[in-house]
Amino acid sequence: MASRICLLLLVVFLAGAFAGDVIEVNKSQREFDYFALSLQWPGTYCRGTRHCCSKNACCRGSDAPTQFTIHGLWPDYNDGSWPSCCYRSDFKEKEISTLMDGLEKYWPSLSCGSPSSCNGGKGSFWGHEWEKHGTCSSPVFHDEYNYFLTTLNIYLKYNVTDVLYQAGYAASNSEKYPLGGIVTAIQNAFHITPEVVCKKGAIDEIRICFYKDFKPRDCVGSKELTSRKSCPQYVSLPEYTPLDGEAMVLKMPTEREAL
Ligand code: U2P
Repeated sequence: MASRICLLLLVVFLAGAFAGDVIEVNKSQREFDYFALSLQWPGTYCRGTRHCCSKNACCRGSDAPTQFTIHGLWPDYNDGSWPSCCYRSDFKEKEISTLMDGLEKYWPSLSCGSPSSCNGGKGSFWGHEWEKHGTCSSPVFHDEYNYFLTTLNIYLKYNVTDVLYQAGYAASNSEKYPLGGIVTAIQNAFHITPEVVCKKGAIDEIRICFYKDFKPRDCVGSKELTSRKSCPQYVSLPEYTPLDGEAMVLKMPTEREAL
């Protein structure tokens, strides 16, 4: 009888220790304040593509993305900083296997690189986003599936590419658009001020922000807009011209090189 009680206590103790491990490994990082949905513009990002590999959506030729794609859903603090790698949860692609079509289309990697994972290794773009940011989204999300599913859903609900297009801001290699006009178009559509990040005068990312219940709110970085931190007054929204067939073949590394 005594040994049974001991065994029971051991099971209860181990269960408690395990649960604590999963959710609270890094207690030093306090709960986040809001979410930033960071969207990247392939026309700008893919201009830097020098070689191709199968996982890089810039290399899809005429199927390369022509809309903003997801960079990540980031838990942020109101002071402009953010938590990262909040607990150990190694990315498992099979947990999101049913979301693959949407992820490949709307949340593709735009590079051949392997970003770092929280435990010091290298992994996929999705693994990097889950481990670095997803693990800090508690108590809203506790698992990969809900984190990726919800991100896809809010991305589809708040269609920034469409809002800009309807306001006359279409991808172009010759036009420059007023930054203020782009911001106003998003303000009019979603009633919040986004954060805009530029690279060499071109829109690189647009971030729209949300309370924990996914009602839109201003991003903290949006206040810096008036100081034009990274964007000039007139910005471009470049079209991406895919590498031509010959260049793609020449630059495509062999499977062995890609590994
Ligand atoms: O902006 C450069 C990189 O910093 C990380 N970042 C930025 C803003 C923010 O609110 N949260 C955040 O994490 C991003 O790092 P990544 O997810 O790409 O590793 C961003 O690319």
